[in-house]
Order: sequence, then structure tokens, then C-alpha cells
Amino acid sequence: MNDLQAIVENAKAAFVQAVTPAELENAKALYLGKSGRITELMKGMSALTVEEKKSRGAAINLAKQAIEAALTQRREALAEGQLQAQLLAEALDVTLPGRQRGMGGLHPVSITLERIETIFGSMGFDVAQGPEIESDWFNFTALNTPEDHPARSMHDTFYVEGGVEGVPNLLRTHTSPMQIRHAVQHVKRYRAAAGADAKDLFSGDMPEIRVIAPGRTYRVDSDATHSPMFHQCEGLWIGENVSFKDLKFVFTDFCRKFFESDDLVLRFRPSYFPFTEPSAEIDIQFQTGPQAGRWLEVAGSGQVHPNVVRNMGLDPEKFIGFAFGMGPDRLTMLRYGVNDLRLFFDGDIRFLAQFQ
Ligand code: 2NM
Repeated sequence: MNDLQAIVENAKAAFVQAVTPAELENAKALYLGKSGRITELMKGMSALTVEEKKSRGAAINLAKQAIEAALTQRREALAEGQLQAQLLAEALDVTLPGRQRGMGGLHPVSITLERIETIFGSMGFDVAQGPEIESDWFNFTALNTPEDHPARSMHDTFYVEGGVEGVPNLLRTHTSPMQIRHAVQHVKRYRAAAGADAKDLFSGDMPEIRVIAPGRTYRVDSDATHSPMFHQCEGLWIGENVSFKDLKFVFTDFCRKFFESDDLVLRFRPSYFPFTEPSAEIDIQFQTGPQAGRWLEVAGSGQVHPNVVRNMGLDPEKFIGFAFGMGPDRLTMLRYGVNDLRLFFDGDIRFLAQFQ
């Protein structure tokens, strides 16, 4: 074996001994690098004649090509080995049984809404549900809200595309529009049954309207206690002889059932709403427990305004009643002692699972 063959054999052996790409590159430097064996041989040709240079140069070049081929081969082998090792390490056993699927459950606000529906259901209230995109008429005008009322401003109300004659539709800011829709349907049915004229306000016989309207509502508002989407549940009781006394009884009974305590007191504090007259905020006070002694606002209420009774198609000289509106999100926070409303709508399963 001549010197060139020996160098090639040594290089091949060194490459095979390298087991990582870094070791391989170090081995390469010993043969093909700036002061590697091949480079040194090239430099050593300066003393040769032109003829000798030709044949020696060609021989060195062949040796160099053989070393480069061996290097490429080893590089590919190492890369392939690395890929196989990675595939092995990350292998999935597709024959393993699947992980258990979580049971799922109701959102805490849904639990509250179901409780509200059950309690009012036991007092003879229907549940009405309807559109979240509303017209200006049902959300504001029918509810006796004046044209220039601040609630109508862009700051408070999300307006959306659609609507008639330039009056835009909106995301309902409360669920009262559903009360109007429900009352109008109710009146229509009994007016037809009585053969009364559709143009007149109805003053005939009809069963009382007793309904709650739970659901999503929207306002331009966002902080720890306000979410742009929030829930409301409004209630309506209209008949021939329904009074504030009935409102006090119904709402007191509701609070005692909802908070599972007879140890709470209600306070009706004079207030103002366009759709009721007189109006009152309803505060509750627990007599025992961590909140004892504090007055907590839980609802707004009042006797339905005669203009609103008229917009239901009813004669306000014959029909009278009350309405109230409450926030199921806030009721849920009170019942469970949660202090940030946003937790309910972030969708973090670790928070939500605690209510199951
Ligand atoms: C409230 C407060 C007071 C209310 C009024 C009506 C309707 F449809 F009869 F006009 N529904 N809900 C009402 C009354 C809502 O929320 C704070």
C-alpha cells in the first residue's frame, strides 16, 4: 500500500469511529482541513518537476475524492441514525386505550338560570326566550324610553347592520324586549278568541301574563364587574288586580328560595326607570353568614308604565302589573363568593370545574 492509499484507509477508519456529527467534522479537518494531510501533500509538491507534479497531483486528487466520498457517506449514515433514534424516542403506541373523556357540566351561570326558572316556574311563570339582535322599537321605544335617552347612545349600545328606514338594529341591552314580544303574542291570542278588534287596546277577559325572560344581553362596558356580554332575567306579571304587594311577596319568596335562607330581609328603595312608575331598586340583607348586615342590590323593579301596557296592546285602565330585572351573573357571584365577573367568561376549565 502506498502513502496515499494509507491516508485514505486511515481517513475512512477515522470517519467510521466518529459517532456524532461534531466528531465527524473534527476528523474531516485532520484530512481535508487547512493543515490536514491532503493539504500538506499538495504543499509538498513545490519541489517536483512539471511532469512529476502532473502525475502526483492527479493521484492526490483521487485520494481526496475518495476521502470526500467516505465523508459524505458517513454524514448520511449519522443523519439517518439520528432520525431513527428520534423516531424511536417519540414513538406513539397507537394500540394504547384512549384517555378518559371528561364528564363536562353546566356553567355556573347556567346553574343559576336553571334555579331561577325552577323557582319562578313553581309560582306559575312561563319562560320566554327570543332574539338577541333587536329592533329599536322593542328594545327602547315600546319600553317608553325617550328618543334622547343616554342608554341609546353609541357609548352604551352595540348597533349592528340591518334595520328598517335608517333605524339600525342593535344587540339587546336588556331582556325586556322579550317581555313585550311575549305580552303582544299573549294579547293577540285572547283578543282573537274574544272576537275583539285588532286596532283597539284589549280590555276583555284573558288569563294573567306571568313570564320571565332570561338570556344574554349586551352593553359597551368592560371591567372587573362589567362584561360586554352579560345575563339578565326579567319578570313580568300583568293582570286586573296585580299590585306592589304581589311584587314584594313574589320577590321575597324568590330570594329566600334562591339563597336557601329565610334569614334575609328585603328593602325597596325608590328609583327611576323609563318603563316603570313608580320604580324601586331591590336590596337584600343577610342576617347571618359572611355577608351579614350589608345591603346588596339584586334587582330593579316597578309598576309597569301605562305607555308600556298600551304597547302590549292592553288597556291600562283595565290591566296593571309589575316588572323586575336582575343580573344572574351577579347573583352567581354572590351565591358562590366570586369577586371577578370575568372569570365566568374566560373559559378556564380549572375555574369552571369547581362548580360541578
Ligand atoms: C328592570 C327594572 C324595572 C322591566 C320592565 C319590563 C316591561 F317589559 F314590562 F316593561 N320588563 N322588565 C323592568 C322594570 C326591568 O330591570 C332593572
